[in-house]
Amino acid sequence: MDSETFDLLRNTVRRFVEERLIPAEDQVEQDDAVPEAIVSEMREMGLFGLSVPEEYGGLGLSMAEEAGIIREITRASVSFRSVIGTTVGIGSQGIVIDGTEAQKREWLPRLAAGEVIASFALTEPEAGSDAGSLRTTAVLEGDRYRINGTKRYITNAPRATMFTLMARTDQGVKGSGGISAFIVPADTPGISLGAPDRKMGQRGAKTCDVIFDDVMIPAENIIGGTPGLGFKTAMKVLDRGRIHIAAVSLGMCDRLIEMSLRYAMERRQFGSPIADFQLVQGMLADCKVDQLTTEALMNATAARFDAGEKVSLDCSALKYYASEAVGRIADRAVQIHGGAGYMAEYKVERFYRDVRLLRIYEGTSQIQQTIIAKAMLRAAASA
Ligand code: COS
Repeated sequence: MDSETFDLLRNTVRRFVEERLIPAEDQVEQDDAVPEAIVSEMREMGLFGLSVPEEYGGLGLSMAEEAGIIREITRASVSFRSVIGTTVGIGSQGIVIDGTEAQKREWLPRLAAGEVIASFALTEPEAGSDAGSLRTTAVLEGDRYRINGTKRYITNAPRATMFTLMARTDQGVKGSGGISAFIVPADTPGISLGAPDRKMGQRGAKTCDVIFDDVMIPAENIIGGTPGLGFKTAMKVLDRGRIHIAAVSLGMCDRLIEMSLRYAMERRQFGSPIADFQLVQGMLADCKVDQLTTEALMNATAARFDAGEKVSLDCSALKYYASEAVGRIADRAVQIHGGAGYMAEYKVERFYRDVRLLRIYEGTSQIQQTIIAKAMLRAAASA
């Protein structure tokens, strides 16, 4: 996208965040739901199609541009991002990255329009960090696969009309090599949803179990058409998803710093605004350093990703750093707000709960550490 058009888009999103999303945050928290009117507006703005290439009806943003827009959106409650998050990110990108031309033509235009909502179904009750050990089975019968298994904590499952589902097509292979990624329409007979999960935060973002009971799916729905490559597709999707989550972290950093600065300048103790006190200034400065460092890492990683370089290590380093940084910033924001920071009406307590998930989903901090270290060791061994 040329820079003028992109600036126009970013300004439109910024206005939408200020005028529509931030004022609706308390309602989302109270109702544990994003109002349908806002979902419709997001659809009309084309936000579901950020990452779908233009030739398939999307906006075709680069990773750096997508991150810029997601950063704007997540200045408001992260639950708004969740509405579009899986369709823009992990739910659709398997098709964008590895799908056949027919799969792209069938699904991407509807995903871009927000007519199809995508969810990414990888995690299971017994397979979280060890994604390669998943047990959901897909057994070939003629030209269809029979799918059985349970997926857990699936974001947007209650809204989803399509799942990118990882299942084991080769029962003889226990690890990642026997896994395939399927496109599964959510209205296929045999699919049911568990009760909505009751979460620590991110109220309004919906997750639940998805149960597959003798679900019959055409073999042609394997992403890319070749069985056994689904784990690699999932890993490529997650590399990209980790840049997206860093952008989420950065948007939340921005808002927490804005709130902390405003409060520190208004709140008076000992006869002065608390912003005059050097111990408070120390916390504000540390927030800024975390924000600037995340931003620099984000810009560098997204640029290299867009240039087509192999950046798995960098994606993990970025996601690890960004999600830990926003955790530190949320903690300081509560501290700067003092007693008010613990009270719901000041909103920082909600951010404090909401950011906690960033260090867990799309790969825990510990998984990112192991990905980084393994890549370092591999490089050192082959040097
Ligand atoms: N891109 C492309 N291919 C990749 C890849 C990547 N980023 N990462 C791994 N692969 C490939 C490997 O090259 C290997 O291929 P070969 O068998 O041809 O050599 C294969 O995938 C298996 O890789 P590996 O041996 O590293 O897999 P492990 O089972 O050891 O697991 C981790 C790797 C732990 C990194 C993976 O399971 C993971 O990311 N877990 C976290 C999952 C997660 O983020 N869950 C969140 C839920 S989704 S919101």
